[in-house]
Amino acid sequence: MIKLYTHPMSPCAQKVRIVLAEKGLDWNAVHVDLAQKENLQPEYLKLNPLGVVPTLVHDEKPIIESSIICEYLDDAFPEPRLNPEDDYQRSQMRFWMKHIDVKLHPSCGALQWPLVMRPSMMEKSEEERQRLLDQIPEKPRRERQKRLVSMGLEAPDVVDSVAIYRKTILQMEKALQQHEWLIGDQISLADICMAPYFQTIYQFGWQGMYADCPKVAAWFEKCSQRQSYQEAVSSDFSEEVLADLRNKGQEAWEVIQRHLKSMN
Ligand SMILES: N[C@@H](CCC(=O)N[C@@H](CS)C(=O)NCC(=O)O)C(=O)O
Repeated sequence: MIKLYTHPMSPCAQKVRIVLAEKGLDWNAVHVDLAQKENLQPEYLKLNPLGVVPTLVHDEKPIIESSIICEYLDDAFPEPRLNPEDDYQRSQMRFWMKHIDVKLHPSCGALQWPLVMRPSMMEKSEEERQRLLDQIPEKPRRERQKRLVSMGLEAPDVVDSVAIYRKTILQMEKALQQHEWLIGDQISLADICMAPYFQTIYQFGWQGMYADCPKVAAWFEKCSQRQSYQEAVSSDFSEEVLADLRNKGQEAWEVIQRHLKSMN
């Protein structure tokens, strides 16, 4: 009944998987190999014209855009409820979700792509690489991926992305000084949609990004200890995968730190 086109390291697919786990739903995974650009195959583009994961198919109807999928699941399967009853708090939940979609998500991509996707793209011939990248449907995304593939962490997108991460962390620290979760004392989609972006920090060992933000550190600890997170996210990161990501992250930390310092 529920099928999810997904990739283990995609934060926007991770948030949907956490919602599915919170609600105890049965679902089938279809793995989309992003490094090989399976997301741009004509069959997949029929489901998701933007050529990205995740795509949820429920009762044979496709739903795209991770935040919309999360809200859809919360409406279609209301228990346990993951949005607050209070209208103002619900508006704040959507504010965080929008911030994540518009700002944090592209920033996460700019930090992940050079380390995770670029190596397999660089193994291809120049011609094949350009052919694949030219198929990306939206121009800004296409141009950005080309920069990230050709320049890696030296791409100009990276410095802005580190700044967006850092500003988000400071905003979160303030919010978490007021309440236990991002918008109140109950977990909501705001937390669930945010947590995977901290998996990226964790997997690369970049917790130094929030070394001065104890509330953020405690919040991520709490998110990642939930059974839903363990099932939906942590279980995809074997010791071997984590060790490889930590190595990549360690090599890149100097650049990240340089960008963090340039903000002060
Ligand atoms: N706004 C979309 C973003 C989806 C997105 O960017 N997905 C990434 C993985 S996290 C992807 O499929 N990238 C493949 C590509 O750009 O080639 C959503 O929230 O669903």
